[in-house]
Amino acid sequence: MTFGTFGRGSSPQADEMLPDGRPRLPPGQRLVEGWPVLHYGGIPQVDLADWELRVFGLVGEELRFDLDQIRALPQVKQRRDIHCVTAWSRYDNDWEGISFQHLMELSKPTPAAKHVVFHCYGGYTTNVPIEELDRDDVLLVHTHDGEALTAEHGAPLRGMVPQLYFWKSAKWISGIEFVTDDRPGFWEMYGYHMHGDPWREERYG
Ligand SMILES: Nc1nc2c(c(=O)[nH]1)N[C@H]1C(S)=C(S)[C@@H](COP(=O)(O)O)O[C@H]1N2
Ligand SMILES: [Mo]
Repeated sequence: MTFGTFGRGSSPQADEMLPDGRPRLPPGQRLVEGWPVLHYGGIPQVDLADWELRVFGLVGEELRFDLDQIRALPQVKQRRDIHCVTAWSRYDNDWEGISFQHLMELSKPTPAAKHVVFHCYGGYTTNVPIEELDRDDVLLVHTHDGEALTAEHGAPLRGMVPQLYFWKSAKWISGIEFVTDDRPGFWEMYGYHMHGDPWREERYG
């Protein structure tokens, strides 16, 4: 929805609303066209033959997947916006991968599981409440805008949690750990927010 602000100094996109009435662009964000690369440290080198994703912790079934097994799971697509805590947002990213809910159906987290720690090749971690992941648009993705993810953007597989700041979307994912108590990940230990909702500007604290 726009309100005829053309020529009055605010771009039409800035007025766009989500179906629930929130602005599409969260407070303090600005729109970019390209796709910035942001991470701490180097790009981890992983031999794809040795690559695996482990699902563990408070689960009924501990799981391990190699890349062929990931490809054999149902593949789903979602078009979603990115909101980075450093204030850039990128609209309409076409993601393809596997659904987090499907991984939960397979691994059966126990009732005690309340939070998830994403583990990555290279050592990065980030924490997300399980209720934020139990949505059909949370994916583990290998494809962006129709192209295989590049190494710098997290290949072969990264998290994609669109409703939270993008540091919660772990690149080079190696493990998903279900835990009871929330546990700060890499940036959270440096003061980033434990939850990270862009519309509440949960950047730090
Ligand atoms: N493994 C890993 N994942 C990570 C990071 C990182 O340093 N290491 N940085 C996070 C941050 S702060 C952001 S903004 C996004 C950036 O993703 P992009 O480089 O694909 O834009 O990745 C997130 N995932
Ligand atoms: Mo970030």
